[in-house]
Amino acid sequence: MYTLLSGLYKYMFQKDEYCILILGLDNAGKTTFLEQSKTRFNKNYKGMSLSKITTTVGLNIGTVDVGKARLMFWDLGGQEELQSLWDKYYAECHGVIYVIDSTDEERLVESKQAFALPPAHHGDHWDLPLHHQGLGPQHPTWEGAHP
Ligand SMILES: Nc1nc2c(ncn2[C@@H]2O[C@H](COP(=O)(O)OP(=O)(O)OP(=O)(O)O)[C@@H](O)[C@H]2O)c(=O)[nH]1
Ligand SMILES: [Mg+2]
Repeated sequence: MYTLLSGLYKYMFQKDEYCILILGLDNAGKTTFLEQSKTRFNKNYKGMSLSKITTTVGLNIGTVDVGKARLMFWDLGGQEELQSLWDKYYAECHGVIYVIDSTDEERLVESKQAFALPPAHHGDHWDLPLHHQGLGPQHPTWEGAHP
């Protein structure tokens, strides 16, 4: 009986958890995106003032519930010396959001090079779902950003 009830409880209330990495250059807007997502999807979350967000050294973790899924966002620091840590998290995650500041054209090439880091470390291609909005691998500006 306990097993039946516990199974029913889990079916009703337990959420499937997914880990999503948020990557991109420093100053691209990763932490701002995470804060905005938490404010938008978590009813009782009182978002921090966006002007108080400072550069990430290490990792911010944020959780967002969407329907029956619980998304654990890992927002990593984008500074050059921190980019070598990305692939450690890449192996553990289910998806990646790569954030690009499309107004910062001077750093597009740098962003494209950084985008190539994790597969280069793994000798592999990106094999995870990638979400890109606006500027992305299919966009002519990104295509033209030859390293
Ligand atoms: N105008 C504008 N400013 C933004 C937007 N997103 C982020 N910013 C600003 O860009 C700056 C950097 O944002 P962060 O969210 O800290 O960038 P980050 O990618 O987390 O940077 P690191 O933690 O250093 O890797 C902050 O001053 C933000 O207020 C946006 O969509 N529009
Ligand atoms: Mg940050």
